[in-house]
Amino acid sequence: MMGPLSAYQEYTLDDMMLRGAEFYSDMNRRRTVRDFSDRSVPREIIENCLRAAGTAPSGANMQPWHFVVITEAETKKNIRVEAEKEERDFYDHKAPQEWLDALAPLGTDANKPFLEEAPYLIAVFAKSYGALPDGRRVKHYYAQESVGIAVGLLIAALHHAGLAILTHTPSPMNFLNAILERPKNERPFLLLVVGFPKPDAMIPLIERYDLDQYVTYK
Ligand code: IYR
Repeated sequence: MMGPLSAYQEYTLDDMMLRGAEFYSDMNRRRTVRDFSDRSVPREIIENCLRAAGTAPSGANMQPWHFVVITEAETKKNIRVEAEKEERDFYDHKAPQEWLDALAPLGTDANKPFLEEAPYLIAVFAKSYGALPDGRRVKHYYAQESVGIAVGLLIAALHHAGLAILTHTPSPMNFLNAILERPKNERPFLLLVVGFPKPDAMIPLIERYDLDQYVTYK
């Protein structure tokens, strides 16, 4: 079924320039945060950001994502315990020196207190296939790409709302299925830590590439 594109909005070229420049400038203020305050955030704010994430384009419109919004102290603690186990293994045994060298400027280690301190953890799952009520499988296309786009929109929306975010990927993350009771067609994609930064939050001094370092024209 087809219908008219009634929601499309055209702007004057001047407005397009301004909107583009302002959006970039706002996004360029976003920094990954690891020092989170325990200040609470109303759920409505998070919900609209999740609605924005759910507008992402997806393969054959299968919308192959699931988000678990975690506020329970007990659940956060369980996630922290399991994540820190994986991280200790990563930092002490698994990570090659080259990887540790690449991470050194970020100052990260196996301790992840933010998993308990931040008001929200959002676990993102990619559904490798869908399940009909009668148990039959529905094929999903480009699930990883679709969920990646949805997470990009979610991060932009959370930042736009004034929240700080960390994308966290303990590896492997299968423990998230067990703790959050998600079915096996859902693969953990990443864990977002969301909240206010601590007033004295510190960030690594890093630089972003200029356009000419990552864009070519033909
Ligand atoms: N998962 C580990 C290591 C880590 C890996 C990458 I790639 C980063 O950009 C940051 C950290 C951790 O969270 O410490």
